[in-house]
Amino acid sequence: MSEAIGYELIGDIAVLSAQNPPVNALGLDVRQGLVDGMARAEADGAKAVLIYGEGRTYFAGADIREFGRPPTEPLLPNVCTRIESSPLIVVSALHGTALGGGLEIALGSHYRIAVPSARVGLPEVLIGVMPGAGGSQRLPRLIGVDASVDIITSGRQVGAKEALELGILDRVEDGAPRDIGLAYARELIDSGAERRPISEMRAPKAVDFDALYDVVFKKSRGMIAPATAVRGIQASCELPFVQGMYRERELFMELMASDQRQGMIHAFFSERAVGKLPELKGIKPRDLNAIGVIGGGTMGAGIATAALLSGLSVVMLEMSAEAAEAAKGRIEGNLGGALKRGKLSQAQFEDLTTKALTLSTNYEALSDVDLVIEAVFEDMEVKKKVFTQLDAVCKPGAVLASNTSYLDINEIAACTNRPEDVIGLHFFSPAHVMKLLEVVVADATAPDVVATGFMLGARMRKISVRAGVCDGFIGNRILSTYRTCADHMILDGASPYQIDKALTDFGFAMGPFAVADLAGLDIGWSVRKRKRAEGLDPRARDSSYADKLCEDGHFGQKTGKGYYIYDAGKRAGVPNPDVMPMIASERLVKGITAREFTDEEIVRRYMAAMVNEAAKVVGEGIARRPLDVDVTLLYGYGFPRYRGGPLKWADMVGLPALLADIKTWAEEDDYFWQPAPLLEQLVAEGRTFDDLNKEAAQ
Ligand code: T1G
Repeated sequence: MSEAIGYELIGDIAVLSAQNPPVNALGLDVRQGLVDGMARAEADGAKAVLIYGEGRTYFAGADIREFGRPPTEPLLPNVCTRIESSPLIVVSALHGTALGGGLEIALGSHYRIAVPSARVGLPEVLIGVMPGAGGSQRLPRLIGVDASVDIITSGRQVGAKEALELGILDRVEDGAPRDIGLAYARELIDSGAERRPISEMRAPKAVDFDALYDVVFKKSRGMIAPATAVRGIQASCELPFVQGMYRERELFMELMASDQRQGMIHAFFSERAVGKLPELKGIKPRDLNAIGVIGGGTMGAGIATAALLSGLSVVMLEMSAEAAEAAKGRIEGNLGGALKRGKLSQAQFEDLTTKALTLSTNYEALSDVDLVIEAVFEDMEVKKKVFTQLDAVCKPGAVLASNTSYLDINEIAACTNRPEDVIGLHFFSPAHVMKLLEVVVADATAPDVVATGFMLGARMRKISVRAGVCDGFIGNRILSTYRTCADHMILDGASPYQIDKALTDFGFAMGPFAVADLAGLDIGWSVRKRKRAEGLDPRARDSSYADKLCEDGHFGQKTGKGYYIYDAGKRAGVPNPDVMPMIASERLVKGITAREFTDEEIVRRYMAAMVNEAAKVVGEGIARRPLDVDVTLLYGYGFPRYRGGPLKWADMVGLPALLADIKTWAEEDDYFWQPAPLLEQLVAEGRTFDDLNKEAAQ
C-alpha cells in the first residue's frame, strides 16, 4: 500500500484516508493507493469502505502537475469505476474543497456526506479541460442536465448546503470527516442499505444540446472547454454509460492537447509562483494593523475600501473636512456594493464605516499607523511634499508607500530620511475590485518593507507582482508600447474600430481604444504631453490626432464621447464619426498614404510589440521572471487567460518567427522596432521564456 492512502479496518468498515498534502491531489500514488485499498477491503471481508482526506481537504482534483505528461495507470476514470463497482458499500466523507477528480471520486462512491464548510465543484474548465473521470456522465444522472451544465460549464464551487439541496450530497453533518463518515457507514450497514452506483441510474432527460452548445460557446468569450463539456453532458443523455465514458475521454483528451489548456495551467501556476521571491525567503514582514491613506479620490477611496475589507483600520487624510466626507461617501458607496451582494452584513458595514475608518485633515493623525499609502495628484513636487511631511510625523518603522503609476520611487524616497521605508504600491482602479498590485521596489527599499507590501496584497486578496523602478513599471510601460504600435497602425491605414475588433476577437475583453475611452482620454493626453515636454526622440512617430478629441473636451465614457459615442447608461458605444476625418487629416499632414491591414497583421504587430517590450522589462530586471509579466497582463490589462499571458503566447507561437517579424518591421521603423536583447539571446540559444521561469524556480 502506498503511504499516500492510509488503510485501517475498524470492525467491518475499511477506512481509506488520503495523506498527500497540501491538497490531496490525485497523483499516481494516491490513485494506486485507492485501487489497492479497495482490493484489500474486499479481501478483508469488510462490509463498507469509508474514503476521506487527512489535512485541509478531501481530494482537490487530479494532480495538474502531471498534465502534459503521458497518462499513467491507474487512470482516474478507472479508479472511480473500480470504487463504484465494488460489492461493498462505499462512503465518501468530504471536507475542504472536493474539486474535479476529487468530486468524481466521491461520485464513484455510493453515498456522500460532508461537513457544513465543505465545497464541491468541477472546475476543470477553469484550467482549459473538462471533467475527465466520469463527472460529465455521473453528475447529470444524479442531479439532471440543467444543474450539471451550470456547475460544469462555470467551474464554480458549490457550498455543502446547495450541494445537499441539489442531491450531490446525501448528508451534511458537523464533526470530523472521519467520524461522521464512520457513523454514516455504520448506519448504512445496520439498515441494510443497498449499494447505489450512479452509472446504473437512469440517463438524464435530454435538452436541445446544439442550441445549448451555441449559448455556452458565445458566453465563454473564446474559451473552448465549456462548450466542449456540453458535448460530454450530451453523451450522458444519449449513450449507454460505458460509451459515454469513452466519449468523455475523447473530448477530454482533445482539450488536454489544446493550447488553451497549456495557457490556463500556466496562468494557474504563475499566479501562485509570482509571490515566491528568493529575496523574501525568511524575511518577516513588519506589523500591519492600521494604515493611513492620503487622498480620498477614486483611487484612495478604493484602496481604503480594500484595506477595510481586509480587516485593517484606516485613517483617511484629506485636505478639508468636506473632501474627507466626500471620500467617506465614496468608501460607503464601494462597501455598499459588498452589502448588496451579501458579502457584508449591515452591522459589519456600520463597523467598518464608523469604527475602522476615521477621517482627518491633520498629518498628526498618521503618527501611529503602520503603513501609509498616498494617492494624491500625479505630480512629483506634490508627492515630495507629502513624503516630507510623512517623514516628520510617522513613527519609526512605518512603511511609506506611493500609489504612483509611473513616477520615480527612488526620487520620492530621496526626499525622506528613511528611504529604506519607502516603496511603491501601484493599485489598479477600481482598487477594491482589480486584483493586480505592483509592488515597486526602489534601490533603498528594505526587504522587510517589500515583504510587508506583499503581505498587504495577500490580506487584500490581491495578486502582487514585484516591479523595479522605471517609467510605467511593468504593466503601464508595456501598455505604452503596444498602444503606440496601435497608433502607428492607425497612422498607416487601420481604424481604431478594426483594431479593437481584431483584438477582442483575439480574446481581449476590450480593444485598446475602448479601454482608453473607459480609463479617460485625458490620461493618455497628459502622458503624450509629458513625453513631448521631456523631449521626444526625433525618430519617434508622435501621433496627435487624439489630442483634438481631448481639446474638444471628449475624454471618452466620462464625457459620453471619445473614440466611441456612449448613450446614457450604455457601456458599449458606437464609433464617433468625427474620429476618422481627424485621422485622415493627420495622415495628410504627415504625407502618409493609408494602406490595408488584415486583422491577422494587426494582432501580430500588436502582440509582437507587447512581447518585445516585455522581453526588455525582464531583461532589465524590472520584472523578475517572464511569468511576472504574464500575471501582470492577465490581472491588470484584460489579457485572455486561456492564452496564459503574452510571454506564454510568444513561446507557443515561436520566438524565432516573432523575432524575424520584428526585424522585418525594423527595416521600416528601426526606432520603434528595436529587438529586445533578451529575445535575441533566447532565439540564439534556442530557449523559451518558460525556460527562464523554470531556471528561476530552481
Ligand atoms: N494539482 C497539483 N497541485 C495543486 C492542485 C492540483 N490539483 N491544486 C492546488 N495545488 C497546489 C498549488 O499549486 C499550491 O502549490 C498548493 O497546492 C496550495 O494551493 C480528471 C482532470 C484546492 C481551492 O482545478 O483550486 O481533476 O504553490 O495555494 O488557496 O476531471 O488550489 O504551495 O507549491 O491554491 O487553499 C481539478 C485547483 C484539477 C483545483 C486550494 N482541480 N486548485 O486553494 O491553496 S483537474 C482543480 C485549487 C481534474 C479530472 C480533472 C486550489 C484549492 P504551492 P493554493 P488554496
